[in-house]
Amino acid sequence: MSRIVLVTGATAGIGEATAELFAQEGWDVIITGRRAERLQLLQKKIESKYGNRCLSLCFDVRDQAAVNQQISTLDVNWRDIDVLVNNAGLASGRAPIQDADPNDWELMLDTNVKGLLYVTHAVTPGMIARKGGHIINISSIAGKQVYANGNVYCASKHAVDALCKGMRIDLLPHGIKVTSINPGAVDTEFSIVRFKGDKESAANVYKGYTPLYAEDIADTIYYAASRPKHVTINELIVMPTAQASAHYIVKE
Ligand code: NDP
Ligand code: 8X3
Repeated sequence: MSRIVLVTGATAGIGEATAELFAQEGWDVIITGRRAERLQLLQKKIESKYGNRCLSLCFDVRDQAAVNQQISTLDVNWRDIDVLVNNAGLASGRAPIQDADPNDWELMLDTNVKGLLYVTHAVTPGMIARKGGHIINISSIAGKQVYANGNVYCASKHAVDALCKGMRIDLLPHGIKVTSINPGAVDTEFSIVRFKGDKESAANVYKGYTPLYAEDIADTIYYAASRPKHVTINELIVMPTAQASAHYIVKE
């Protein structure tokens, strides 16, 4: 029987590439996000291109009732989730703390921290009952270092980093692996979202060097998920070769 992966935030970027890679490798895939049309397109693509089962669930990770409802009502063919990829997340704005919009803080903390917790809380009881599973959290270099004007986004990813460590301890007796993946700059829709649709500012983030692509992180996630049962990748920091840290990127 195929293994089942649930990927949050599969309508774009890293999540979409991850869903496709797992499907290509023969997994059954549950894809989630808020944009129903994109979910349907990806579901059709996975089913026709790879011949795998794919289930799309449209919900906002910030809505705990919706998260619980969608995950607790999964039917017997889908409820045995082997791997959860907590990928849904975003940055909103890039401003000094004194100038930032508190609505952006709410959005980032509610999505990146509380959303990740809600999905984890809904999925782990099944893993515990089956005495195994794997949670892969997409954190960031921003969860390891803080950069100018990154304040609350960095704080949200530092929280994810701490949660990975906490989950790893709490879920240890249940045989559940916990991995954190910490990418540097990945050219996705991330910066378009961060700069609220300003495509020029977003494009500048990736100009003058070769950034990572969504497929590079999908590949890393799949590597972590495909280790033998007795091997856990606790965490990985994955950077573009042109980037040494959150602060240093060599641009042409
Ligand atoms: P994208 O903007 O391309 O994709 C983000 C995904 O998250 C989308 O599928 C979006 O789906 C989903 N999402 C956002 N908010 C919600 C929500 N409230 N409920 C459900 N889904 C949501 O960005 P990336 O692929 O780059 O980002 C994926 C993860 O990687 C994020 O956690 C990000 O912080 C992290 N990351 C990104 C890096 C980068 O440089 N790009 C580097 C390091 C980490 P929808 O809008 O349909 O809901
Ligand atoms: C996204 C990468 O460096 O813009 O998490 O924070 S960075």
